[in-house]
Amino acid sequence: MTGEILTIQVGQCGNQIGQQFWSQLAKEHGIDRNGHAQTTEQQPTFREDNTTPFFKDNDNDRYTPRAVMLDLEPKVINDVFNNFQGLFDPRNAWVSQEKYGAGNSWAKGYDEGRKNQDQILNIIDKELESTDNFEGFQLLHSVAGGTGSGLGSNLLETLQERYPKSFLTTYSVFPSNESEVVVQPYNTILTLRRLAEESDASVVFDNNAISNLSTRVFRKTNVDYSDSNQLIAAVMSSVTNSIRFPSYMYSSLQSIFSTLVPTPELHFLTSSFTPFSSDYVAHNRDYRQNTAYDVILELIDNTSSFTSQTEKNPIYYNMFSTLIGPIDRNDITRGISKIQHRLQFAPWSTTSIHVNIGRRSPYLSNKNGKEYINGMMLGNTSGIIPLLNNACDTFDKIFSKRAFLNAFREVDIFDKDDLEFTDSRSVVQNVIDEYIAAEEKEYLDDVLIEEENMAGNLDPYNQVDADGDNVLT
Ligand SMILES: Nc1nc2c(ncn2[C@@H]2O[C@H](COP(=O)(O)OP(=O)(O)OP(=O)(O)O)[C@@H](O)[C@H]2O)c(=O)[nH]1
Ligand SMILES: [Mg+2]
Repeated sequence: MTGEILTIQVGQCGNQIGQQFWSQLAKEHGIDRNGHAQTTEQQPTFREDNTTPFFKDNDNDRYTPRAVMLDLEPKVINDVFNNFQGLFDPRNAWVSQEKYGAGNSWAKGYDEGRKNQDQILNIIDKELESTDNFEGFQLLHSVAGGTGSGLGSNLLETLQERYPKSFLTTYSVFPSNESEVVVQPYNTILTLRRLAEESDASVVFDNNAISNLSTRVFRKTNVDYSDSNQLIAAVMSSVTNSIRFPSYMYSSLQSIFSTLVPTPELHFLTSSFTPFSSDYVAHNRDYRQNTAYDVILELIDNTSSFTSQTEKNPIYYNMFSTLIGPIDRNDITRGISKIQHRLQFAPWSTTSIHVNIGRRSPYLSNKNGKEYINGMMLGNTSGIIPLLNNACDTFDKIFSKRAFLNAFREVDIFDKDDLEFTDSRSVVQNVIDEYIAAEEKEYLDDVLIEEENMAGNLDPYNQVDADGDNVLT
């Protein structure tokens, strides 16, 4: 049975991304902004979708997102409630009494998380009481501000300790290089440590790449967060398409992310999406009719990526793609064989490409009569190394001078010495080293001494599984 997933959104970025995510999900499940099931003539008479993983069904036509909203200042959460009156459960929102935010200080955010842990856990526990088969959490936040990063870090530690069996994923936004907040490199490294140690899988979004992507998609230079967050929501909704529109495979977070995470250390994932048709984005751009083959090739193009691709020839460890629309399976097979030639895959990774044929929501309208194929791809690749290196380099620059540390000294995990900083830096270095080690063909040799230990040693030419449903190579 597919389990329930609790989304926890923290700080400005987390809550703003969450707003777009729920807006997309509501649209895909025929739920209006007040939480009521839409009743229109086009509406199917019975539900083909499964709303339970993400929504509570209070009485027959009233849906409430399984979402917890946390912030240290009220503005963003108030905006969400104003935009969606009646959709979210007000008891699931928590704003600190002080209402001043963490002022970009990870330390302040972490400390507030610790001080208010009981209240926050109370909300989470109550929410879990309304589940029958709880599967896991997804945390939405930025790694660079104070609340999403600091309170988010504290929460990750608490969740892992308190619910060790639940699957813990994050969608983590990294700052753009133009950011002017001087302590961001500290916040980023301290948060990355928690992502490395506590999370089972973290999908990484890079605001540098996202602003370029948004400029292209919306064809304007001044894109704002409400634009770019729609792009993020397109990725997030597609990741769980097979959970919400049930299929034989990939019907749980675990089954999706286990295809992508070969060892616990390698769990930082990149993403890409194309094309941003009106199913996902509020604009009227007309894309040309496409095939699954076109989409697969576009997905591996840098221009579709949510992380800046500066590594020339990254090695791919795993890929998971969801394609939605009128798909010809032969096009998938052709697409896969093309990317196997174009990209370099780690030889130790035997089942490296997973394609899920998703379902388009029957609630989405068909305005211009065209049926596009939309594609989303998550990748586990050495292409993540430059982003991690950049976080380390900017950290090293200010930390070597012990610059801007005052705000951190006030909090007791920092007061004695610099151990928290040096430890976090070395945890992130270990992640980088692991990604570098995984580029070598001997990476899993100690684990795979015996041929029979190999997971999924499939015939690469027999790409469609028994149901003809999913493609594995
Ligand atoms: N993509 C995206 N990035 C955002 C958004 N809001 C903020 N950011 C980025 O997040 C970082 C700042 O973090 P915020 O989420 O604003 O901070 P916070 O968690 O609310 O913490 P404090 O305000 O310091 O208490 C910067 O790198 C911003 O570029 C958003 O809606 N979308
Ligand atoms: Mg804030």
